[in-house]
Amino acid sequence: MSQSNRSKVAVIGAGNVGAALSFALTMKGEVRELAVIDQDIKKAEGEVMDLGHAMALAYPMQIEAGDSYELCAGARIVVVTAGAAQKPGETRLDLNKRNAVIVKDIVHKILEHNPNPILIMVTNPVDVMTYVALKESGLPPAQVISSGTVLDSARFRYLLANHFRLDPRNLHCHVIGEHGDSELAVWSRVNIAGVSLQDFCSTCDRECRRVDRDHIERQVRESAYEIIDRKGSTAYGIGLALVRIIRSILRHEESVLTVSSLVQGSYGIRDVCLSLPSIVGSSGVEGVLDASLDPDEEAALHRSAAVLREQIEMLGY
Ligand code: 6V0
Repeated sequence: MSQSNRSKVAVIGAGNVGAALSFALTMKGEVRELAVIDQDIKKAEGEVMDLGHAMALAYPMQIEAGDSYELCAGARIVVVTAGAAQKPGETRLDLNKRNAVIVKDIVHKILEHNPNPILIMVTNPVDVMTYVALKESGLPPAQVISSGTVLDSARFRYLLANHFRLDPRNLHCHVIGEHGDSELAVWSRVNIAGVSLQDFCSTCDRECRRVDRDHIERQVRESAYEIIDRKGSTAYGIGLALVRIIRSILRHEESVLTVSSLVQGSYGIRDVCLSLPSIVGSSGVEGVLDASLDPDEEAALHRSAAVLREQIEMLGY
C-alpha cells in the first residue's frame, strides 16, 4: 500500500453507473484523484470533460479519462462497473458467462498496473462477479468486495421510513444474501432509533396499518426492475451506495454496511460471496456481524447461498 495514493479512486466503466458514481464523488469531495476508464474512450473523455467543468463549483480534484489501465496505478480503490447488458433472448447464464469473461480480463489488466488495490465490484450478477474477481486476482478476501445489498438495505430503510413517516437515517435494517431475487430482509433485527420493531409498533399512536412485510420486501426486491422499466437503468442510488462504501474505506470509518465478500464460515456458509452486515475500514472488510438470525431467516440465507453456489459452479469454479 506504500505506493498507493490513499485517496485515489479508479472507476472502470463510464456508463450509467460509472458516470453517476463519478458525479457523486465529485459533488461530495471524497477523493483527491479520480480516473475513469472505459473501452469506449470517447465516453470516458466526455464524462470527465463534463465533470471537469463542475470542479470550480464543487471540490477541486485531479480527474483523468482513458482506455488504458495504466490510469489505475496508485489507486487505493478500483471500482468495476463495466459489463454487458442482457441481450433479448439471452439467458441469465449466458450473460453470466459473458460478464465473467469481461471481469477476468479487467481484473488482470488492473493488477498489471496496481498489484494491491481494494476492488469494489458492481457488474451484475454482482456476487458471482465478486467471486470471479477474488479467484482471478488472488487478492486477500478482505480486499475483494462488492456493493452487494448496500443499495437494497437503503431501499428497505427508505420504504420502512416512509411507512413510519420517519427520517430513514433513524432506521437500522439490513437486506442480506444475494443482490437479487433470493435476497432477504432481516425483520428480526429492524431497529428504529434504538427501539425494536415490535416495541415501536405497540407504542406508536399514529394508527398506521400493520407493516405489510411481504409488500415492503417485494418492493425492495423489485425496485430495480421497476426503475429499469421506466428509465432504462438505475444509477443514482447505486452511485451513492458506492460513495458510502468508498468513504468508509478511505476514512477508515468502520461503518457496518451490507457489502458482499467471501463468506468464511458465518452461519455454516463457505466458499461463496454474498452480503452480510460487515465492518468496512481501510483494509476492506474487517469483520462480519453474524449474530443469530430467526430460523426462517437463516434458512432463507442458506437458500440464497445455494443459488449463488450453483451459479459459480456453472462458470466452472
Ligand atoms: P452501461 O451504461 O451499459 O455501461 C457499461 C460501460 O462498460 C459502457 O460504457 C461500456 O463501454 C463499458 N465496458 C464494457 N465492457 C468493457 C470492458 N471490457 N472494458 C472497459 N469498459 C467496458 O451499464 P450500467 O452502467 O448501467 O451498468 C453497469 C453494470 O452495473 C451492469 O452489469 C449492471 O447490471 C450493474 N449494476 C449493478 C448494480 C448493483 O447494485 N450491483 C446496480 C446497477 C447496475
